[in-house]
Amino acid sequence: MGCFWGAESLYGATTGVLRTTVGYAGGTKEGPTYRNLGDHTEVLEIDYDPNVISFKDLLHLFWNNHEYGLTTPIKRQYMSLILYHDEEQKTIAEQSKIEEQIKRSPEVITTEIRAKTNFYPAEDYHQKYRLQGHRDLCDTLNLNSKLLQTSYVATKLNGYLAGVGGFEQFKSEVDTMGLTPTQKEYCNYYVEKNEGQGLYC
Ligand code: MHO
Repeated sequence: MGCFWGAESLYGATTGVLRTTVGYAGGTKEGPTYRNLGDHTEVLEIDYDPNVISFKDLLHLFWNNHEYGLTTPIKRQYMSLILYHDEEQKTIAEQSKIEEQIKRSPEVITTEIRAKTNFYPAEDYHQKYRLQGHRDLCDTLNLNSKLLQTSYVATKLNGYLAGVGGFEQFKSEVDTMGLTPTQKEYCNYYVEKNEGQGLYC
């Protein structure tokens, strides 16, 4: 979809998404890093509750939020890529691509759909990138390497603080996050201020 920072905020604030991890996948190079990606792509791994949001809804967000659009050829690092985890996802993804292609015709969608292989989590400083921009808040959240990849609260805040999801939705869920009054006040201020700002930087 482009740079994975944007994708992580987009999905993080989406109701039904439980946690996200940015990483590298889709290629063959062993142990890729940001500076040495090889043939991998920046991707987002998403854990979600299928009783709350469907794979199809996740795909709807995918098709409509590409940093460079769907039809511009772009280097492998930022290419449009869906990595499915099972046959059911494969069928749904392929069908949704056909529908999307009809809408965009005569332009041709560059998206590739392939089976998920190795996923390599990205370096800590790429995880929850927009949340980590709030240094003082992060210091109080005690996010270690593991939590940067797995924390529900970090996933949500990384989306809301980037302006995704909106202030109303945030207020309806903030009390489930276990924030201190100071953390909550801080987040209220920035979530309201940043609502609707662009995803990609
Ligand atoms: N626009 C960003 C992209 C970083 S990303 C994780 C930059 O140039 O630093 O690919």
